[in-house]
Amino acid sequence: MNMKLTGKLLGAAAALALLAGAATADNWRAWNIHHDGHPNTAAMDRFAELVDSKTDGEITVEVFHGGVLGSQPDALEQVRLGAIEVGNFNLGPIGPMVKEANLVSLPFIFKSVPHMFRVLDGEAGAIMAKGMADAGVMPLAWVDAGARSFYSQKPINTPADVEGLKIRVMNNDLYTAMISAMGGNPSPMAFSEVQQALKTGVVDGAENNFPSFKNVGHYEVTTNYSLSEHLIIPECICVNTSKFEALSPELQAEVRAAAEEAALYQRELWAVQSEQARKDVEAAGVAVNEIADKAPFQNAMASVYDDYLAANPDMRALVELAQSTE
Ligand code: GTR
Repeated sequence: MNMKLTGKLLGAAAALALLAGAATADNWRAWNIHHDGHPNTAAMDRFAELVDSKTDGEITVEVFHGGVLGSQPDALEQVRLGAIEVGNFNLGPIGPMVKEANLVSLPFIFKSVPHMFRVLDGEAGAIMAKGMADAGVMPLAWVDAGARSFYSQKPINTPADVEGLKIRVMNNDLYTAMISAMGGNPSPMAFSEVQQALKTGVVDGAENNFPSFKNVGHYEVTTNYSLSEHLIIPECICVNTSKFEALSPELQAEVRAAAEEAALYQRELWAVQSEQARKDVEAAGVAVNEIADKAPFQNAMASVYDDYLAANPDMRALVELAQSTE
């Protein structure tokens, strides 16, 4: 066989091998609610790149940004069913489907973001992760979502300032209870509808962290952001459990490592960009109000805890585990 023919045959064999590889590649879709300019968008893109490189293209991830694959509760359902493989989810909307995940939706349960991560990295986090995986949404890594505070056309310095206000919340009974406990009117609504609702006065206010407040333009239609920091809710890079468990141990380790690296990257971006988002909204004219004493807000949540624990006595141990974590 002459050299030319050998070369051709080898080339054909290589092309066939490539084709075979491509045919068996697992192509995943990932849901992300955020747009360009948000740390999680960059982190999810990084996750896709890392999965591709670590698995040598055996798994590819296409990330759909801006919530185009559906609202968060819908996307969660789709990941549970395996119609979408991956998502960057906030644990708030996971609470109604996974009891253990609701721990993080109790207002003021964490002392700070580092405290929240210590709880997640300990036994409580393992219990939550198991509950989520059993429900079909397995967390591969936790990401930072800072603290959520209230915003509206007037400053909110005390719980009494919430009285009579219609406040948008995410889908979770704990948040409606939280607003009701302060005498406000809770309005659960999809994230994509909030800007318009604020603009037209359908709601008087909402609550979120600085990057989300900025990224989807809520700051353009709001004058006051008041640092209540009433909720510190983590987020996950989550995968459909069966899909993940069907992978070889090697691929599982590679995908998990990709999520962990992407999450570390997200936390670095978060630290810088949430500071920047605060500066940007202030520069755009939003007044950011410090709340010197948060105790009245915390005290107003007593009935939320009492009612929740009366209805969910099996959550008491997990709540105490989080509260006793240093
Ligand atoms: C954001 C969070 C989103 C979504 C949104 C909301 O901070 O990253 O996943 O939960 O808040 O308020 O709906």
